Amino acid sequence: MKKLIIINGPNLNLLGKREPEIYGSLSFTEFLDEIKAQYNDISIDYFQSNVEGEIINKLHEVGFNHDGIVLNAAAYTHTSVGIGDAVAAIETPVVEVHISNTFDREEFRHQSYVAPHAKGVIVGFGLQSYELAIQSFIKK
Ligand code: CA2
Repeated sequence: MKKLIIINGPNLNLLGKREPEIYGSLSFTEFLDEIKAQYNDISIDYFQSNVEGEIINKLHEVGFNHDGIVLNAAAYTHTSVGIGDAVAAIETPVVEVHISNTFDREEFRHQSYVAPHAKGVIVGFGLQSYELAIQSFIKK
Protein backbone atom coordinates (compact mmCIF):
# COMPACT_ATOMS: atom_id res chain seq x y z
CA MET A 1 0.00 0.00 0.00
CA LYS A 2 1.34 3.45 -0.96
CA LYS A 3 2.13 5.65 1.99
CA LEU A 4 1.55 9.41 1.62
CA ILE A 5 1.51 12.26 4.10
CA ILE A 6 -0.04 15.70 3.94
CA ILE A 7 1.90 18.35 5.87
CA ASN A 8 0.23 21.68 6.53
CA GLY A 9 1.98 24.78 7.82
CA PRO A 10 0.93 27.75 9.95
CA ASN A 11 -2.68 28.83 10.35
CA LEU A 12 -4.09 26.06 8.19
CA ASN A 13 -5.66 24.66 11.38
CA LEU A 14 -8.07 27.62 11.02
CA LEU A 15 -9.44 26.43 7.67
CA GLY A 16 -13.22 26.59 7.54
CA LYS A 17 -13.32 29.01 10.47
CA ARG A 18 -11.93 32.27 9.01
CA GLU A 19 -11.57 33.89 5.58
CA PRO A 20 -13.94 31.45 3.76
CA GLU A 21 -13.88 33.72 0.68
CA ILE A 22 -10.21 32.82 0.12
CA TYR A 23 -9.85 29.38 1.71
CA GLY A 24 -13.39 27.90 1.60
CA SER A 25 -15.70 26.83 4.39
CA LEU A 26 -14.70 23.19 4.89
CA SER A 27 -12.37 22.36 7.79
CA PHE A 28 -9.27 20.40 6.82
CA THR A 29 -10.23 17.41 8.96
CA GLU A 30 -13.65 17.21 7.27
CA PHE A 31 -11.93 17.35 3.88
CA LEU A 32 -9.37 14.74 4.94
CA ASP A 33 -12.10 12.30 6.01
CA GLU A 34 -13.66 12.60 2.54
CA ILE A 35 -10.32 12.10 0.78
CA LYS A 36 -9.40 9.09 2.93
CA ALA A 37 -12.76 7.45 2.16
CA GLN A 38 -12.30 8.12 -1.55
CA TYR A 39 -8.68 6.89 -1.72
CA ASN A 40 -9.01 3.94 0.66
CA ASP A 41 -6.34 1.89 -1.09
CA ILE A 42 -3.56 4.28 0.00
CA SER A 43 -2.46 5.34 3.44
CA ILE A 44 -2.69 9.11 4.00
CA ASP A 45 -1.08 10.47 7.16
CA TYR A 46 -1.62 14.06 8.27
CA PHE A 47 0.49 16.56 10.20
CA GLN A 48 -0.10 20.26 10.86
CA SER A 49 2.11 22.65 12.77
CA ASN A 50 2.42 26.37 13.28
CA VAL A 51 6.11 25.91 14.19
CA GLU A 52 8.79 25.99 11.49
CA GLY A 53 11.20 23.58 13.25
CA GLU A 54 8.43 21.04 13.84
CA ILE A 55 7.70 21.00 10.10
CA ILE A 56 11.42 20.46 9.39
CA ASN A 57 11.57 17.64 11.96
CA LYS A 58 8.50 15.98 10.39
CA LEU A 59 10.05 16.22 6.90
CA HIS A 60 13.18 14.45 8.25
CA GLU A 61 11.05 11.82 10.01
CA VAL A 62 8.89 10.89 7.02
CA GLY A 63 11.29 11.80 4.21
CA PHE A 64 12.92 8.38 3.96
CA ASN A 65 9.99 6.03 4.57
CA HIS A 66 6.97 7.52 2.76
CA ASP A 67 6.22 7.36 -0.98
CA GLY A 68 5.12 10.96 -1.26
CA ILE A 69 4.68 14.19 0.67
CA VAL A 70 2.01 16.78 -0.09
CA LEU A 71 3.31 19.99 1.47
CA ASN A 72 1.47 23.24 2.02
CA ALA A 73 4.06 25.16 4.03
CA ALA A 74 1.64 28.14 4.02
CA ALA A 75 3.44 31.42 4.82
CA TYR A 76 6.74 29.56 5.44
CA THR A 77 6.75 28.74 1.72
CA HIS A 78 7.71 32.35 1.08
CA THR A 79 10.19 32.79 3.93
CA SER A 80 11.80 29.53 5.03
CA VAL A 81 15.21 28.59 3.66
CA GLY A 82 15.19 25.87 6.35
CA ILE A 83 12.07 24.15 4.99
CA GLY A 84 13.44 24.46 1.43
CA ASP A 85 16.72 22.87 2.55
CA ALA A 86 14.83 20.05 4.31
CA VAL A 87 12.84 19.29 1.15
CA ALA A 88 16.13 19.20 -0.79
CA ALA A 89 17.74 16.90 1.79
CA ILE A 90 15.12 14.13 1.95
CA GLU A 91 14.52 11.28 -0.50
CA THR A 92 10.73 11.24 -0.67
CA PRO A 93 9.35 13.41 -3.48
CA VAL A 94 7.42 16.48 -2.36
CA VAL A 95 4.54 18.14 -4.21
CA GLU A 96 4.00 21.73 -3.10
CA VAL A 97 0.35 22.77 -2.93
CA HIS A 98 -1.56 25.96 -2.27
CA ILE A 99 -5.28 26.44 -1.86
CA SER A 100 -5.32 29.97 -3.24
CA ASN A 101 -3.66 31.15 -6.45
CA THR A 102 -0.58 32.68 -4.85
CA PHE A 103 0.33 34.33 -8.18
CA ASP A 104 -2.91 36.30 -8.11
CA ARG A 105 -2.04 37.70 -4.67
CA GLU A 106 0.66 39.91 -3.15
CA GLU A 107 4.14 39.88 -4.72
CA PHE A 108 5.72 38.26 -1.64
CA ARG A 109 3.56 35.16 -2.21
CA HIS A 110 5.10 34.66 -5.68
CA GLN A 111 8.38 33.50 -4.10
CA SER A 112 8.73 29.87 -2.94
CA TYR A 113 11.74 28.34 -1.17
CA VAL A 114 10.13 24.90 -1.60
CA ALA A 115 9.36 24.91 -5.35
CA PRO A 116 12.96 24.53 -6.65
CA HIS A 117 13.26 21.25 -4.69
CA ALA A 118 9.71 19.97 -5.29
CA LYS A 119 8.62 17.39 -7.82
CA GLY A 120 5.86 19.79 -8.85
CA VAL A 121 3.64 22.61 -7.67
CA ILE A 122 -0.19 22.78 -7.65
CA VAL A 123 -1.66 26.18 -6.96
CA GLY A 124 -5.10 27.75 -6.84
CA PHE A 125 -7.59 24.87 -6.99
CA GLY A 126 -8.95 25.25 -3.48
CA LEU A 127 -8.81 22.05 -1.42
CA GLN A 128 -8.81 20.15 -4.71
CA SER A 129 -5.10 21.12 -4.98
CA TYR A 130 -4.41 18.43 -2.35
CA GLU A 131 -6.41 15.83 -4.26
CA LEU A 132 -4.56 16.61 -7.50
CA ALA A 133 -1.26 16.19 -5.64
CA ILE A 134 -2.39 12.82 -4.25
CA GLN A 135 -3.40 11.72 -7.75
CA SER A 136 0.05 12.70 -9.05
CA PHE A 137 1.55 10.09 -6.70
CA ILE A 138 -0.81 7.28 -7.64
CA LYS A 139 -0.96 7.85 -11.37
CA LYS A 140 1.48 5.68 -13.33
O1 CA2 B 1 -3.16 29.32 -0.45
C1 CA2 B 1 -2.49 28.65 0.34
O2 CA2 B 1 -2.64 27.45 0.51
C2 CA2 B 1 -1.44 29.36 1.22
O3 CA2 B 1 -0.37 28.45 1.45
C3 CA2 B 1 -2.13 29.71 2.51
C4 CA2 B 1 -1.25 30.53 3.46
C5 CA2 B 1 -0.64 31.71 2.74
O4 CA2 B 1 0.26 32.38 3.60
C6 CA2 B 1 0.07 31.31 1.46
O5 CA2 B 1 0.55 32.48 0.83
C7 CA2 B 1 -0.87 30.59 0.54
C8 CA2 B 1 -2.06 31.05 4.64
C9 CA2 B 1 -2.81 30.01 5.38
C10 CA2 B 1 -3.74 30.71 6.31
O6 CA2 B 1 -4.86 29.89 6.45
C11 CA2 B 1 -5.95 30.45 7.00
C12 CA2 B 1 -7.07 29.68 6.97
C13 CA2 B 1 -8.23 30.17 7.48
C14 CA2 B 1 -8.25 31.43 8.04
C15 CA2 B 1 -7.12 32.21 8.07
C16 CA2 B 1 -5.96 31.70 7.55
